[in-house]
Amino acid sequence: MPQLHHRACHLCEAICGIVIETEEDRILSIRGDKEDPLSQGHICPKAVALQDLHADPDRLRKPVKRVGEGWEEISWEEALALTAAGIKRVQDANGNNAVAVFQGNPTVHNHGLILYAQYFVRALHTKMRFSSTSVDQLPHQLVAMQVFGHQLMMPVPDVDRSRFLLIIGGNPAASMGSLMTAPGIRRRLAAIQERGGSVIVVDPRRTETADLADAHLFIRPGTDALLLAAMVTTLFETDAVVTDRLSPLLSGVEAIREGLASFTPEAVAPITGISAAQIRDLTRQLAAVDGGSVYGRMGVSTQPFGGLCQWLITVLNVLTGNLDRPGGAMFATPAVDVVKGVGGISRPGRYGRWRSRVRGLPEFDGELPAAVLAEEILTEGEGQIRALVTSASNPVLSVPNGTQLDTALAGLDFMVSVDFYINETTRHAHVILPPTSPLERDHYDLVFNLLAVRNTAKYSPALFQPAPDAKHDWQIMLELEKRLTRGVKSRAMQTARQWVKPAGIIDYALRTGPYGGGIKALSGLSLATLKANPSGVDLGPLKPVFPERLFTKDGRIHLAPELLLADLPRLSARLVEGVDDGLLLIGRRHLRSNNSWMHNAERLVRGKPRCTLLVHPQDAERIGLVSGELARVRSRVGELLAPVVISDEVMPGVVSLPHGWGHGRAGVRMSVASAHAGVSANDLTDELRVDPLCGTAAVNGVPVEVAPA
Ligand SMILES: Nc1nc2c(c(=O)[nH]1)N[C@H]1C(S)=C(S)[C@@H](COP(=O)(O)OP(=O)(O)OC[C@H]3O[C@@H](n4cnc5c(=O)[nH]c(N)nc54)[C@H](O)[C@@H]3O)O[C@H]1N2
Ligand SMILES: Nc1nc2c(c(=O)[nH]1)N[C@H]1C(S)=C(S)[C@@H](COP(=O)(O)OP(=O)(O)OC[C@H]3O[C@@H](n4cnc5c(=O)[nH]c(N)nc54)[C@H](O)[C@@H]3O)O[C@H]1N2
Ligand code: SF4
Ligand SMILES: [Mo]
Repeated sequence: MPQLHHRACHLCEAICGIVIETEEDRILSIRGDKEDPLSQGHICPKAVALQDLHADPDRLRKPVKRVGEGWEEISWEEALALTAAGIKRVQDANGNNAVAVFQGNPTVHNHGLILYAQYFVRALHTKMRFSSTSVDQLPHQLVAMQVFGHQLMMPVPDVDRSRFLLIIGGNPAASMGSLMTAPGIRRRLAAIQERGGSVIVVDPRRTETADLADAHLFIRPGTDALLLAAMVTTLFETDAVVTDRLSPLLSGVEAIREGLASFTPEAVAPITGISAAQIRDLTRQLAAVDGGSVYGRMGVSTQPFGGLCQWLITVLNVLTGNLDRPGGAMFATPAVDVVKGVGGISRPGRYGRWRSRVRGLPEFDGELPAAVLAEEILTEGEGQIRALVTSASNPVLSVPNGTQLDTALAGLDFMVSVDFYINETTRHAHVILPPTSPLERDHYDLVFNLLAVRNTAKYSPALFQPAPDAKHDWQIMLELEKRLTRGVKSRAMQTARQWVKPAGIIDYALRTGPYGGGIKALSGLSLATLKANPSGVDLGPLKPVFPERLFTKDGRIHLAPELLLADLPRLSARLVEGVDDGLLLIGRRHLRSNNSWMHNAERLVRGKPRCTLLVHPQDAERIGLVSGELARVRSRVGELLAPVVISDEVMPGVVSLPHGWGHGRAGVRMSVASAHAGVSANDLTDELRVDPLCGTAAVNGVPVEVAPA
């Protein structure tokens, strides 16, 4: 008998509701769930590829250890013991900081892993912690911490009630939205237009989102902070600052006016490539609207002024009266309130308590920037990293100067990876610990309900029974933690966590959260309520949350933090620098590609190869490039060959190559068709290009030279 399972897709931030039809251990179909209150039936081709992931013969089902050039399957007992011994050996010989850990993106889509990995990481007692945060949303978190007192207080555009959306450096039509959980974003953007509003995109590429927008403006990569500063200046100049009900909560408005005064539209126009008249017009539209916002993502986060960009976006939303009001930039109130703290994962955030040994970049919330990982392994001396734990990550393809990291990993004394593939990174491990397949575990989205455009809650039970000797990520983390800790108190805590399981923590958090009725109550939200409503529970549109959810010590919005004001001279220096005529490399995401993996799912990647270099016709002609032929692309750190696609969808002076490809490295055990192997953009991105404020990798806007191959 076929069975229907309701689930939230965990492959991207949109958390779409899906219905999976199975018969015994086979998947018959995967469809969008029309009853899901958030996604209302939306689905994309990645969700359909979940079945390929589940059935994938490349996916490891048993732990393996490296033997010479090959791999040998071993028991969990042996694998866990080898791992603990490898870690302890390095700790004893070189100290705790010689063992580093790197946690990747799928962690945030896996509630068991988030909840349980933190204890394992703590048990390592290391300051050498890394994650994909610093090649992604770190500037958003830094600004949230500085302005609102908590790193997770990241506003999202209230798209469903908005009348104006300025999208800068994001391409939700392909990425399906990021730090804005809004499944079916195309429909939601169209609805803004239907209610008489407008969508404007600022991007060096005319993206899939730009094609849906009312207007698109090209901007020279890395100059957005100048544009945003000039927009703020224009608000003051035209007396358009409105702070409404937030006024009594605000501090720093005068400091902003003074600090930004020199960034006039006329001053920034020649550098950004957007005219002063266009800047004034854009500002006028934003100021005039009754409920709209500015939204910025990867393109304005992973660049040298990422911190300033995210700050100025928040400043614009506040000074136009659009923060924390319907239609503007709002905050979700999730059923599991990760901001208030769940199972210890929420900290307001700390910054700069220590710095990286080699380059002196600051920690954020206990983590160092991913851009320094390789040099911390390669540079000899006290504190050198000698062992690495990676989980749910593929940093060789995901962090800048992947070639350097590749070399560094090959020289480690010990490496273990928690992952189900032998990929570009894990091929260097001595032991690989593969977790269960996503469909063999339950799911509750801890992170993305916090960033959603509507409050909803949903619990997805596992579809398939795991094999008796399989382990979930959380169980692997718990087993490793046990082997690294001593003492009665830790033992008791570990036993408790083993017994309650992630679902038990979620149940407790639901009951004690904003919609719960208490620990023992029969009414209010609990795991039982969610199990009874498999498509999810609707908790209504976003609500204003200030002043209750302001976490600064004085309960105010710190609109002009010292740290960000102090970064403005660097932006002034950029004004003086002007522009040169070299080519700048930016990234690109495609609906049929998922970061650095799933490229072996033929159903997903089918079609023309997508790892291509986009070049503007003028540049192609000047350089002598021909569409379909290979170009040699060179940066300070490396070079590669990529097939050229000539297109005016990129602006002159800009070339675009997606990241996450480059599966041709020796020893990778994923059946990626050669047409889809591609090359790694991060063999060109430069680990020395960071936003010095927080160390976020500037993977966009990388200077490159391009020539016919
Ligand atoms: N040049 C450039 N570089 C970039 C970006 C860019 O735009 N341009 N984007 C950056 C961004 S935003 C991000 S988030 C990073 C992403 O980079 P990473 O953090 O490296 O994440 P993924 O590429 O998604 O890596 C996924 C790995 O996790 C494994 N995995 C998947 N699911 C699970 C699971 O449930 N458990 C475990 N244990 N493992 C799992 C997969 O097998 C794969 O090896 O890349 C960054 N790098
Ligand atoms: N299909 C698919 N979906 C995904 C992913 C995926 O790999 N595939 N990855 C997921 C992850 S981990 C993330 S973080 C999100 C990312 O979600 P998004 O940020 O929406 O995705 P990107 O495509 O990286 O969009 C970045 C945009 O910034 C532009 N850009 C580059 N440099 C600059 C600049 O200097 N200024 C401006 N204004 N724009 C610039 C690029 O042209 C691009 O259009 O997507 C998620 N969703
Ligand atoms: S948009 Fe994201 S969450 Fe929705 S089906 Fe596609 S991958 Fe899954
Ligand atoms: Mo990301």
